[in-house]
Amino acid sequence: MKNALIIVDVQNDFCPGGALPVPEGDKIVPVINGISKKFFKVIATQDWHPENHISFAKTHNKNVGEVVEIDGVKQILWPVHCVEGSSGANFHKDLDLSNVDLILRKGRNPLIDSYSAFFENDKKTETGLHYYLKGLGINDVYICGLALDYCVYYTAMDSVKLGFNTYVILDATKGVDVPEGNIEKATSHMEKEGIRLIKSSDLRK
Ligand code: VGL
Ligand code: ZN
Repeated sequence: MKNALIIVDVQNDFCPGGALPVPEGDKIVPVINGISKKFFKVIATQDWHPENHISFAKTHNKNVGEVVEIDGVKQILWPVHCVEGSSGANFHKDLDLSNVDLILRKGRNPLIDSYSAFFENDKKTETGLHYYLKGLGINDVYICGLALDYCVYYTAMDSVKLGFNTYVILDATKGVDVPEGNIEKATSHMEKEGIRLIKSSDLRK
């Protein structure tokens, strides 16, 4: 069975000190570095937004955390983060990129957000990752990175829907828990959909 690791959004803005920090987001970096050699293909994603992105509270003159609805899609408003080419959008400096085969940027359309590495938030617009994995004959998809209850969650849900055996490596991900209880909700929903929640020590050497 061919496998792939998707490292989701391990970027400065999602780490402590960044614009949209995930508590202890940086703690997963050594865990990911320790496992990335074990996979047939490794994909690293970057949240990569234009300055006027629809997901930014500032774009709407609203407060962070407010929810707006755009074309029937609910959008939580975030602080300005991962602006294309900014230092906040860079990978965490200690993330080992030497085993990464493909870097995939998402969220580039100013008018739509993209939590999942497979589809934008309209659930229709493809990033192309499905075809990359399918074209390479990959069956097993392992997911880690930031944030557990957003981009990791949506990536895993699309992965299992697309028919991949899907695993989330719990000690290699951290969540924002916005709103409170969201991590618990995301993990129980993932389990219900058949996504396997594992530890990095469960992976074969
Ligand atoms: C993310 C919120 C906004 C994530 C990206 O990577 O989980 N969360 N943009
Ligand atoms: Zn974003």
